[in-house]
Amino acid sequence: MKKRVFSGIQPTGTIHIGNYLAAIRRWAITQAEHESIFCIVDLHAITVPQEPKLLKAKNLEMAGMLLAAGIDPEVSVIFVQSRVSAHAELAWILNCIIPMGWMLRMIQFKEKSQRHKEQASTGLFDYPALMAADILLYRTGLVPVGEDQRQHVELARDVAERFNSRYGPTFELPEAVIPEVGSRIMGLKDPTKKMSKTGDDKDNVLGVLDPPDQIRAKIMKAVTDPLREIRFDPERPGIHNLLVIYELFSAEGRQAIEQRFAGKGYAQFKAELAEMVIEGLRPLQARFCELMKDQGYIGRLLEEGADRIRPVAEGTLNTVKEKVGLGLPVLRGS
Ligand code: AQP
Repeated sequence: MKKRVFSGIQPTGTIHIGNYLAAIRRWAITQAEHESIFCIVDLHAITVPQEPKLLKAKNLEMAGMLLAAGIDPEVSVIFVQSRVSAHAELAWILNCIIPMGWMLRMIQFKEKSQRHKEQASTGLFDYPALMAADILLYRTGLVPVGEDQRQHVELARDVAERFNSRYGPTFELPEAVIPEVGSRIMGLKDPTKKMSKTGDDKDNVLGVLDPPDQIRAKIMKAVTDPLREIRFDPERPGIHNLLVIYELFSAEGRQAIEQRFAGKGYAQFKAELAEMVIEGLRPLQARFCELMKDQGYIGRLLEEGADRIRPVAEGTLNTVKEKVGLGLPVLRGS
């Protein structure tokens, strides 16, 4: 039986090759295998401060990127999270059944709250409950994400189990689908941390919309190590990360890549990698520029997507409210 697929992306910062390789590109490739729903999660984005006008523009830009990457609105649903209010409503109900202890274990909150210190919002803490709502509203079976989201999908599954055992079968139990290669693309300057849309150091992030010169410059400056051998070795995070990027853009096997660069220097490898990435991103960049000329079209697609999917979300939400006992009882009399 076809399962439902749901995944989301925040309309924040610079869309980078980690987002593209681990998420967006895979979504496009596998979209027809299942019933696919892709959401631009602006409610998640506001868990850290955002500039309001920029946030709206980013919703559109992100949709343009999903379409440019090949997500077909005839096959998949694309919509903006805040246009379907059931997400926020279900998140509240789930808040009331998720034990605090589960939330306190979330690694992403620990890391992000370190970055934002005393400015870290309650919303940032509650991010996983909203993500659980996103997933469970659509009775999702599969959630294709990068490694950083594994723990959140597991929490969504635990919440679904807890709800089902307390109130009877309601939610599908979702499963994270994480790629074997490239599930965690690391920063170019700090290959011990994941590449992130909202990091401070621009040279750490390879943006999918970066022009060729910038791609060359960033890759040439990427941190490697003093060894000379070009070999896949997770113990050498800099060169390993660059090789993984090469592997994903070239679709060549690891042995073939190692043979290709045997006896060659890092500079030559980096130069060839840069050209590979530039060529790999060229069609995507061209399609994106073309699509962004007609923002009205993208806006309409997003609204149609929200209109198509809202009844599904509201159907689940009404079932949940009924089970939890919200609202009025059956009324007698006139
Ligand atoms: N470095 C990465 N490697 C592989 N996959 C990644 N994803 C994110 N970073 C990497 C995956 O991309 C999808 C969208 O996630 P996101 O919108 O949360 O992107 P982000 O880069 O994590 O954005 P932010 O705003 O900068 O968030 P933080 O501060 O959390 O890093 C997801 O499937 C994610 O797994």
